[in-house]
Amino acid sequence: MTEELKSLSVLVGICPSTSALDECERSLDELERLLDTAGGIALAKVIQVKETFDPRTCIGSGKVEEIRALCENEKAELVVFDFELTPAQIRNLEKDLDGPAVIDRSMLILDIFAKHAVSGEGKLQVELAQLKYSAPRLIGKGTELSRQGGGIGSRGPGESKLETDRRHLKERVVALEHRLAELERNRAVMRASRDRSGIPKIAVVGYTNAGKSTLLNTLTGAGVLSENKLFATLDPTTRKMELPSGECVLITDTVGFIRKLPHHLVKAFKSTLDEVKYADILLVVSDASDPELSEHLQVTREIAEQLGAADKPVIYAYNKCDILDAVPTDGAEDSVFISALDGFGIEALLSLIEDVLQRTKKKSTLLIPYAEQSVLSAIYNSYSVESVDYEENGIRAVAVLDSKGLGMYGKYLIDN
Ligand SMILES: Nc1nc2c(ncn2[C@@H]2O[C@H](COP(=O)(O)OP(=O)(O)OP(=O)(O)O)[C@@H](O)[C@H]2O)c(=O)[nH]1
Ligand SMILES: [Mg+2]
Repeated sequence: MTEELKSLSVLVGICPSTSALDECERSLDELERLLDTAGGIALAKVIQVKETFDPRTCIGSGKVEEIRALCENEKAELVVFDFELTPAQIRNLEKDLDGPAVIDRSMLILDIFAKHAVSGEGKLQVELAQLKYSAPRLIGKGTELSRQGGGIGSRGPGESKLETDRRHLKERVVALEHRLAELERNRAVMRASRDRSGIPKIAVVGYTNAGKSTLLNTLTGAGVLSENKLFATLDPTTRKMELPSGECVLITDTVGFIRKLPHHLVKAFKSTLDEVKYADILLVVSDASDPELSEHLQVTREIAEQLGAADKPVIYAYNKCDILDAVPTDGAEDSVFISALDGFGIEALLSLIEDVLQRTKKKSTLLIPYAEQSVLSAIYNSYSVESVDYEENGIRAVAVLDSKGLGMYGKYLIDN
């Protein structure tokens, strides 16, 4: 595909009070990076400080007129709003702005997802999310209009254009949901077989561009694409890794998180993000050189919570220490300072993973009925068994179980 001409764009943010101005500006800077990744250029950023919300256009009519004039002067083709717009608000804004296409932050993110999806499942998930979110916002624009703004916001996964024909929409949504449910079942079967192997699972999570894929490559030589772009990774990659102790773990790289990621978008990527939900340990990677580090960690915590992974043991890896002026010498508990790029701190990270894994294990006594001897061999396969006694009412076994084993064999536990 030949490189498209960069779409000239205006970015618009809204903030409730002057005290929130800083946060709003940083969010707009991030929107500019998203736009750059999608193939656009920000000509100007406009912020409206406003306590009240105009339901018709969100921003006030004076601001709309200001943006219209700006677009006319600068020949902007696209206006990107840094907050969620309803289909009606998009229509009203396009009418008032009289020329440029209007999209919101989520449509822009979905556009990037569409460009970066590689696997079949990833593409289906993006298409479904677009049909549910972007399509209703694009309906009625016609094919001519979808070329407006360089097509940003209306690109489908791969090379195809997002279908916005109302008649076909419903059928396609049903077909996609059906196909994705099938793939999710396959994934569950695969996960169950991995679980039987008893190998602990680590999910690498964190803000987009933190260095998750680079870390996976450093740890396992996985050859995952890492790029100085937002949302370079969309599909999860799992690799087996041997710890210095000889124990093996499965480590999965996942899609990055970002602020203002609507709940329904998180849900759209449920099947791939389930890797996070079913992990034994979360490895939170963050860019320690980013001035917004704490905000990024907060967003990561919130999304992990949404994914049902709030109560998992967490390891914090503060990355990109090679570009810090000074590397802090003492961090919080279960945290480590690393550079995924030059390998600094990787040994410390591996031994921390071993420590945390060790902590999830517990010496447990089980009483297994003779009729269920296969349970004992399953435990033998995955865990270290310290003793076995054949008693009158069953087999008494002492084994070191992790949290998963405790869940699986909980009903055989006897307290002592
Ligand atoms: N200086 C420095 N740069 C790094 C380090 N780790 C990663 N990077 C750079 O940061 C950028 C993003 O790295 P990725 O590994 O793609 O980040 P990611 O977290 O996988 O990002 P997404 O998949 O987009 O969510 C790339 O340009 C990397 O080269 C590091 O330790 N030091
Ligand atoms: Mg990545």
